[in-house]
Amino acid sequence: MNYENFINEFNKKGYFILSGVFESKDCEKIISEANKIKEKDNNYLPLMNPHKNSKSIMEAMGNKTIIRFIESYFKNEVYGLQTEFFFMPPHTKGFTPHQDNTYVQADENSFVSAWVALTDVNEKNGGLIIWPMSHKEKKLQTLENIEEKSFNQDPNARSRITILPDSYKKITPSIKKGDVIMIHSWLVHASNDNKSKANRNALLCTYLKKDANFRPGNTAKRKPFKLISNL
Ligand SMILES: O=C(O)CCC(=O)C(=O)O
Repeated sequence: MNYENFINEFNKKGYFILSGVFESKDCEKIISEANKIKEKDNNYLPLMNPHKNSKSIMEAMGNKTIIRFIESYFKNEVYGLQTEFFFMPPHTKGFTPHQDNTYVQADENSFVSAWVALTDVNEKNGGLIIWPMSHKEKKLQTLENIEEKSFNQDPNARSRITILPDSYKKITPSIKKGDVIMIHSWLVHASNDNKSKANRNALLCTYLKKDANFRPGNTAKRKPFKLISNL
């Protein structure tokens, strides 16, 4: 694989789709481990940092294709920062537009997210919404989003809305189970509501460049950790 070309495209558009990174059986294993970690049968709130309780999720985070991509981007060693697993059952509302680095406040080009589709995803079942090239704006303003509490969703998923210039047009890539969307730290993205009849499972993994500055956060208590390499 020519990672140099991938990174050029990533720097231009603010995202890059790595196809077929995980096999179907790997996705099933991650979903089954997440179901074991979940506390109650009817609680489908996303799981924070499931890699701490699951070897398969920790190994997925160190996937060689993802790590090679990020090493080519950082030109340095890659550390893990956080993971989040989404069950997203039918009727779950999606995330409002946001930039991941609003919260993490990492140095430029030192933080990146990998969003792993564990089912086929599209506009109807909660696929990611992306505003290509919006990462070039760097930090954008946000507004409070006042609405009724949504169910089965991260409590911060809909609390604010990032305001971006009208010139950016949104897209929802339809991707396959096992594909991964690499997301620039300043790319504005959101997700569609799940209007299908099945869960939309996904795993978000975030990564930090060695020795980069970032905000640990009082609640998130982010702490970079060494990845289990399967290179
Ligand atoms: O999985 C989703 O619905 C969106 C997740 C996301 O955008 C995020 O955690 O930054």
